[in-house]
Amino acid sequence: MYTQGLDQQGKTENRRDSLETPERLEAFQARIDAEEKIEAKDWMPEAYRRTLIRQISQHAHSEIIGMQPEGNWLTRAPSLKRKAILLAKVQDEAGHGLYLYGAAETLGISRDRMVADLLSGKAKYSSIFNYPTLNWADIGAIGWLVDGAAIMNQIPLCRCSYGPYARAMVRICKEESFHQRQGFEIMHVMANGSEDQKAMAQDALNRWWWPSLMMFGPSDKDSKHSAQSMAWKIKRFSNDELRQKFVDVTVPQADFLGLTVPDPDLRFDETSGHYCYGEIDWQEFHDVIAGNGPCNRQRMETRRRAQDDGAWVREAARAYAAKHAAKAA
Ligand code: BYC
Repeated sequence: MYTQGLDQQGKTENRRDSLETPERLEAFQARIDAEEKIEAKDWMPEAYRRTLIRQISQHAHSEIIGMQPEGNWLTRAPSLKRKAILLAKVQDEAGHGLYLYGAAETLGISRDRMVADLLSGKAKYSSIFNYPTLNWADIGAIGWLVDGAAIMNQIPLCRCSYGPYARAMVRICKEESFHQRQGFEIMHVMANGSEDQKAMAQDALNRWWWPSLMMFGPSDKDSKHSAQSMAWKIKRFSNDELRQKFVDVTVPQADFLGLTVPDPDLRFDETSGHYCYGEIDWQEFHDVIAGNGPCNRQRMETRRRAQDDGAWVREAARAYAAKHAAKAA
């Protein structure tokens, strides 16, 4: 039985039956190897629990912060239909954030703690949401490339060893597929529109291509968590494997759109059956995740303001719950 828990400061309360004996660790790994799902109340090593909290909470933060660049275009969508579709997509992202916070809470961390870690800068969110959305084609590029990259990364997470995360991912992936299709359709319309529209689509691809490749994380040789996360079947593929799959699927889509991927080194390698692509600017990636991307400050300020503005809602919900509890008593 899993009986470790976190208090509000995030400290672990160790109890006697949570000791990580070699027998327990071996039995745990055997369950993983046998493709059994680990559930919230099962015993698990502390490092497994912490890895999941880190990944799932950062994933949740990404969904919530990810609403900002697209939300920026809700009031300026080019038609009522486009506005309704974008509104639905942004609301889906909020839903994803909430399922994911819920999945992380099953590991014994409170939502308040996770949000506090985001606002203090301790917890990361995806680098991609620190880039600006300058014109309507960016909304197409986000759906096509960013949601496309997200699907590539997240489909394997439906088979993650931790049950609550895996189950949340099933629904999220269904919705992400719709998001990807709507983005591709925007790009298709623009790429087949006027010269100006096609130029906007190309400009959006130029700006979003490399940041989309960075979404998959550092190259395998620099990925500090991958080996352990793969042994625990939290991750099923390495960062570079997923990045390669994304490139292989997406380059033909760019060709179909009549757009050019902004990589002079891109070429199809007949022998391996894969596209070879140029060197990623890892300095840019590290700058962005260190808080120095084009929009990091703006994203955090907006998130902080939303948290402050929502304080009265949380207070009212607490008062309502207390009133009902008192009545029930
Ligand atoms: N951005 O050892 P590594 C969406 C960090 S939301 C920032 O490879 P790991 C959407 C990493 O956290 C999409 N940080 O780590 C929403 C670690 O730092 P810490 C979000 C990154 O965890 C709205 C360090 O670098 N998707 O789809 O094994 C609208 C070393 O990395 C990034 C997820 O969150 C990055 N790109 O692998 C539209 C998916 N990459 O934590 C769309 C779930 C790496 O030690 N997450 N870092 O301080 C994952 O699959 C994995 O966490 C990652 C990284 C592949 C991202």
